[in-house]
Amino acid sequence: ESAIETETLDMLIVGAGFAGVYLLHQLRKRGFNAKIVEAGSDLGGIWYWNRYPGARVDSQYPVYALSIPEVYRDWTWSSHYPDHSELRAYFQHVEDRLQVRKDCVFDTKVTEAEWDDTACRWTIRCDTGRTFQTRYWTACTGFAAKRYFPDWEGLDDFKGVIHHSSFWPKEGVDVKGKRVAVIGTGATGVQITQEWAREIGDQGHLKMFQRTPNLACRMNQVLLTKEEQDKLVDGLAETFAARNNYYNGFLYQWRDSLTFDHSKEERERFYRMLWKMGGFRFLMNNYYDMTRNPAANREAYEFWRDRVRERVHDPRKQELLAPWEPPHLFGGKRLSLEQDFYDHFNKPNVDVVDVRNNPIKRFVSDGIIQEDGTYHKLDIIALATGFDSITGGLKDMKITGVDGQVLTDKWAKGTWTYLGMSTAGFPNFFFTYGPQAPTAFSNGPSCIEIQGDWITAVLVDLRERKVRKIDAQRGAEEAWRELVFELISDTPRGKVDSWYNGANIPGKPREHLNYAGGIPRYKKTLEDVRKDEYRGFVLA
Ligand code: NA7
Repeated sequence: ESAIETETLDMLIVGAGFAGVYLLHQLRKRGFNAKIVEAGSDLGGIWYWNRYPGARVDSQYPVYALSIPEVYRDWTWSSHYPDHSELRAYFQHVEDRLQVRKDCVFDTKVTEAEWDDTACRWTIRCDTGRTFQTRYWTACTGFAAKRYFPDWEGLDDFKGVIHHSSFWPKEGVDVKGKRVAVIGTGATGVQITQEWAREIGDQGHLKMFQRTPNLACRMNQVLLTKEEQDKLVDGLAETFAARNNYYNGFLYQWRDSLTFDHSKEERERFYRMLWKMGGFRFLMNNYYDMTRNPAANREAYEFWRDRVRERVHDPRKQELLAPWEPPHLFGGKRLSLEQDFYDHFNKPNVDVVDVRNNPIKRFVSDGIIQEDGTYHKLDIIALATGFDSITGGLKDMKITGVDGQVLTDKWAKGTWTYLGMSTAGFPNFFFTYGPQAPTAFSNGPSCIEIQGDWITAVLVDLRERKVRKIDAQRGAEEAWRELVFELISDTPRGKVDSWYNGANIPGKPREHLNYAGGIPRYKKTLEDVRKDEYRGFVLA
């Protein structure tokens, strides 16, 4: 080897977000020699990177947290939906309780991983030159590790301030009195717009460049006190366990009746109740046929549309933000939770620009020009254009498996995984919160804890049985891919173009990237596979 020392591990974990920290903790407790390699300078994963204005959790308290007692027993949240700075403080608390950092290598990106079939281990190389030998490795890189923005003409000519949401400067950006633009209306674009619309003050101007309206729902933010939470702390273990009984890993259940079984009045009352409670309830507590029956879906859309139209007064803005005809099936794309997002558009200096019918043509030194020549003078631009989601982070590494096969080649035309955590020909390699797992259809911590527990149990099993290699079978991953496609086929998320199916990235294979069977079924399947002598895997 080179002058740089090679370290030997049982497990190398890539990424120090929820998944990586949880897995490290579980493995250390069982005596494995594990380490995290992390590109950022601290713990937090996406919460380390996503410091853009208004970045906030959309999962309602208390489910968006680790179920580790040492962590939750003496931590208090400020509200139902905490913001990014609070999440970073949370990770500092995690550090105080679990001492994770001593097993992390920060400011280091894994660039290559290579399998040695004789030695049954991986060589992992980093951009700093550091190298590891490890029996197993897990990419806890999540779904949003690779940012995306279109390569618009003249992007480099823009002389103002421009940042992608996931790469926001730590010191922030002062927008008071400035001409600012937000490009993109996903969960991120909505949050930035809502925040900047306040921060620009009366003298500034904000333009939100919209291709597709976000069907954002009312957040209903609730502030919390320490006393309230102290009372609940003894029940938290049960609450965390209960996440596994719900489809999304939130504590929300579909209503057990059909939309049109109710009279118009009853339905209206029910919708209003969900709306008032806020959060994802209007999506996840709704009539269970809302996702399957187009007429039921339209009914929900119209209720949503009318609530937004009540708040936005200008007819042009109204039609752009909440079109009379639905832009797509309700719930087909990830919606955002908003507080006063829509109200800001009643200000004369906050506007929405339609880039669906009149796309961005080019950037110039002091602004943006649309297809029809309309010129927008700008000082500051936020790119809320999303990510090469779910597979992008994995494909960013050169991963070489059995017989020299490279993962990007294997997945060039589509993604094949078994259980959404492994892929044939790449033994002893796992990934969490990635393709063909509940990932984007679930509350993050719910999903990654199930996966982390499973990987930990597998390592313990294999250690006991003196197995050195575990690899998925081709047939098993073919069947898993088919199941993933089948489960989603009849739902809005299966029908609407979005980052859920690769449609947001030009040239990316169109395929269903999330497992829509729900958390309980996913968890049971993982357990069954272990009980059933590792059906679908080859052990050696
Ligand atoms: P998203 O949800 O992928 O949103 C990206 C947005 O950028 C979306 O509104 C896109 O419009 C827009 N976009 C992309 N390319 C263009 C071009 N060329 N012109 C105009 N607009 C464009 O990313 P987010 O960061 O908001 O959210 C990612 C997830 O992170 C989120 O769902 C949470 O789970 C956390 P489109 O809708 O495709 O028309």
